[in-house]
Amino acid sequence: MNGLTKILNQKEILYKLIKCQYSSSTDLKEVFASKIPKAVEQVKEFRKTQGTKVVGDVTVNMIYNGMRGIKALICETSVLDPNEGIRFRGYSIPECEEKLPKAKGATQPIPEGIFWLLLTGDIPNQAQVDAVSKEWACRSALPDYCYDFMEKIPKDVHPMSQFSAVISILNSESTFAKAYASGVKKTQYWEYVYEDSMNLVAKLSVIAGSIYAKCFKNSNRPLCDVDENVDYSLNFAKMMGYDNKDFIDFLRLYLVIHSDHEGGNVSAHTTHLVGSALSDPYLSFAAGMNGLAGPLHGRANQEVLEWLQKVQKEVGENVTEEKLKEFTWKTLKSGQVVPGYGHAVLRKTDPRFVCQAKFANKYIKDDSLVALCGLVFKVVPPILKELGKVQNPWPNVDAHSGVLLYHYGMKEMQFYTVLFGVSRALGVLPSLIWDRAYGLPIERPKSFSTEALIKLVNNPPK
Ligand code: HAX
Repeated sequence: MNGLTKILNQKEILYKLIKCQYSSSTDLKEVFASKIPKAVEQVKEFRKTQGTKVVGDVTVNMIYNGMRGIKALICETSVLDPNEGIRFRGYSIPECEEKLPKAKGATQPIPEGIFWLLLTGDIPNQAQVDAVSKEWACRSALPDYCYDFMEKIPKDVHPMSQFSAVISILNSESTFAKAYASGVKKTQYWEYVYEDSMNLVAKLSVIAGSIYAKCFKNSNRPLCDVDENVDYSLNFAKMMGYDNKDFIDFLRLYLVIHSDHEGGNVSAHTTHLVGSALSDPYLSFAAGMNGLAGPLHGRANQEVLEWLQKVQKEVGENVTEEKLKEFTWKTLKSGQVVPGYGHAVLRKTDPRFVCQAKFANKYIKDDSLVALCGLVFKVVPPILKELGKVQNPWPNVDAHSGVLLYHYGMKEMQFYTVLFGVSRALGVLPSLIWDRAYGLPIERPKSFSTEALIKLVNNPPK
């Protein structure tokens, strides 16, 4: 790329940013701002009158067992029930599918709507989500240094590492970091975190699209420009070179259901924790993405596809129940987990699995991997139960997503967690905005050495 094009691109970005600042298409910020005083007052009053009330015990086992069940976080956006699964601001997945607005001609709700719902608690109307689509498109331009940086990262670096690295360097665009440095008041922090979050969500699909294009399509730019007149998912799909209508609808659903899972999961908790140090939203979210990249969390979607392919390679295309049982036991006996099964909180089949299975049922016929996914659902839970130690033998969200993406031609499974990451922003960034609206302090729980904990238990304070 020559110097002139570079300057033009930077000018174009500046123009787009100015246009957004002065002619914002959405009133989301105002709607959110109107919710803050009441919520802040409620917390103030609650803490004043009930602040010393005890809400639960912490046992030694909880401390050694990943803090399971310790009531220690505020998360306004969603609640995870062990048996029912996720509710986004009180709405179940089927309710969200029914109530959230859709794009023209689409069958699934669009992620613009879940972002609105998670931030404000309100189901948006069509005009409101359309305005968010426009706003995100208008904020989506990536500075040239991001493309230059991406070009230099070797193609075989894992897409999640590339994703997190680009998000981290984008923090030089942070309006929050600049405002903080210039001494803005604490009560105004949320406004800058909101601006950064809107910019970040807008740019994530372009970052992800660019990584996909670079790693798998031999192009250093996304495969098309963002169109201000269509929704986020349609733009995202096209940037990766997909125009199949069902794929785009599945992407919409995917982005909605992976968005949020209460505050304690690794990616949400990490984003919140790092944000509590007043690291800007780019750095906080990049940290969350490094957590999502772990095989026990978001990378499980990649591992599931790899595992299914190993099954097919070893057993052949026609996998019988018996052969699948044998393969599952072999996996477990080798000390590995069955990816896509189990959960730290859920104790029933994940409703995000169920809704993807429903989608597959409706739109996909005769696909050997989708059929295998169904057979695994039949075979694996009884085996995990038999193992005796697994708290939840049922499938989680990652057990299904990969076979659908693969069906629609996205065969590059190393990329699957990046899609999850784009979606996770829609949940954890609204939470981060609320954190700053509440003025939550830096997070700093107490830790103990084992020796000190033994002493504490043996000689509890009187
Ligand atoms: N296969 C084999 N063993 C499993 C298992 C599985 N799918 N799920 C749990 N176990 C084992 C655990 O490894 C643990 O064994 P050890 O005591 O020997 O260490 C034992 O059963 C008890 O674990 P648990 O209490 O049931 O589960 P945890 O809360 O500790 O862990 C995990 C929850 C999701 C990490 C776990 O079920 C797992 O490893 N599943 C497979 C990986 C996976 O699908 N992760 C994605 C989860 C959803 C998500 O976050 N998506 O992003």
